[in-house]
Amino acid sequence: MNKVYPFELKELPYSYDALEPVLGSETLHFHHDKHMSTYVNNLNAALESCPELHNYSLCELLKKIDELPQAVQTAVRNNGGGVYNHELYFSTLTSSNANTQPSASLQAAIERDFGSFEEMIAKLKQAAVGRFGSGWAYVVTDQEGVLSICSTPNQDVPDFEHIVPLLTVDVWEHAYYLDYQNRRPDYFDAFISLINWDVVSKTYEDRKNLF
Ligand code: MN3
Repeated sequence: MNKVYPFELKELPYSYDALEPVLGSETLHFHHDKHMSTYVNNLNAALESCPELHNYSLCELLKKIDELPQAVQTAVRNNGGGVYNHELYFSTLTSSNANTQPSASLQAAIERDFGSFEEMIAKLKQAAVGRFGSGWAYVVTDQEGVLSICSTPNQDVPDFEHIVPLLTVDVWEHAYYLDYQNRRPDYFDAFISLINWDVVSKTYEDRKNLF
């Protein structure tokens, strides 16, 4: 995620049918090739006339959003956030057959901060299902490795000054409507089986380098 303008649509790290039957290939084609692609194109269009921002990484743009020219703040918040959130979302998924597990240190933090893995998932579900309208729910860590759950509306991102997101659930309807229609809780329950705990654990171990 350290690339600079012009931002590129990151390829999926798996095939379009890799997440079936939880998420169908039609969902992935629309979600990645149409929705995510639009955020990338709109972010680049917004930054085109601001050469002074062309050496900023996506995270830098989002961290410094209040210092950016007023004319591009909303576009960066919505489209830059859209690119960041979707890169995180797609990069932390894998086939539900992969059966990955949290690393020993992540598992220990989960038990310390939530009581159990199941409790963490229950809190994440509460955030995901309880988010009114469109948005995101995350498991995040601070620099010391303390875990928590948070949620944002629209394409907003969590506060990068203080936390690193480990994984996220997209609760915009476009993420699940073809497969689950209006049943967001069913989408959430199935989605959990797709989380690539190898990737999530690696981000957790690397967190100090990500601030
Ligand atoms: Mn989405």
